[in-house]
Amino acid sequence: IIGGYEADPHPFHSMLLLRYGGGWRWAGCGGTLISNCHVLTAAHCTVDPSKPVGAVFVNAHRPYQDNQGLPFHFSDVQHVTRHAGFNSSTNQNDIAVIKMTKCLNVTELTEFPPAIPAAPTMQIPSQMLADILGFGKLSEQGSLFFNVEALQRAQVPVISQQSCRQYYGDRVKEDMFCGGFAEGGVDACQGDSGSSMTFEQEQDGTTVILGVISWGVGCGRSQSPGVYASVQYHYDWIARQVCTEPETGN
Ligand code: 4AZ
Repeated sequence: IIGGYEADPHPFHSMLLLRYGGGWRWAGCGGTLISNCHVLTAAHCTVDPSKPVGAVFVNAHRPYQDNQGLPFHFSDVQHVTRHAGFNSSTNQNDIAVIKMTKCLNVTELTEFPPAIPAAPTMQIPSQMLADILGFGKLSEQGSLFFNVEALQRAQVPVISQQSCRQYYGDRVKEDMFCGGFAEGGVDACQGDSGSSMTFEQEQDGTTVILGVISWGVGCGRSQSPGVYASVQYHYDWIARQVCTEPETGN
């Protein structure tokens, strides 16, 4: 995350996805808890056969420092369902759902409440400020290794798909939208992919997921906002992944 700050210890449903062989110092991608058994991430986080998604760390905050004493949930990966329409050259359908081997129990669910995918009917005011979270690079030139000790958080305005085409033309497909300031400065970056853009609902404090961090040109550059896979667009697909499997728990 560029232009952010250390997230305050609070269950932001963020996590590291461990990649086998890389160890914990390799913050490969993020993800978001969407049920007691499922994590939403980016499809492009799941395609490299040399870096299979190995494990999930729920409520990661400072994962390399005993998570600062904060509670967490750790699980191996039972199954990864990548969107069949994922296109690695256009980044279309850049979403995937991970089924955890060890699901959260009822107590853990109250500790780490899953985030709620934004329904297609939800009206998102243009320019609404939303949260982005992640363990990725702190600057475009920065290193992915060893540098990001703590979960970072930042706020960016939502940019509609239509108005984002002023920056990227038809590279912004129908399942994408953007986030950022025209002048840049606040953005997601490499290593943040798979983590989400969310906002907190005033009525009940629940966290709604709007987008999955997907791509962009550089990080934090002017006229180059971050691009997100739209959770509203993919709502039915996501719901199907969560519902089609029996949730057997632990
Ligand atoms: C990446 O490489 C990436 N500035 C993710 C987000 C952005 C750029 C790159 C957005 O995964």
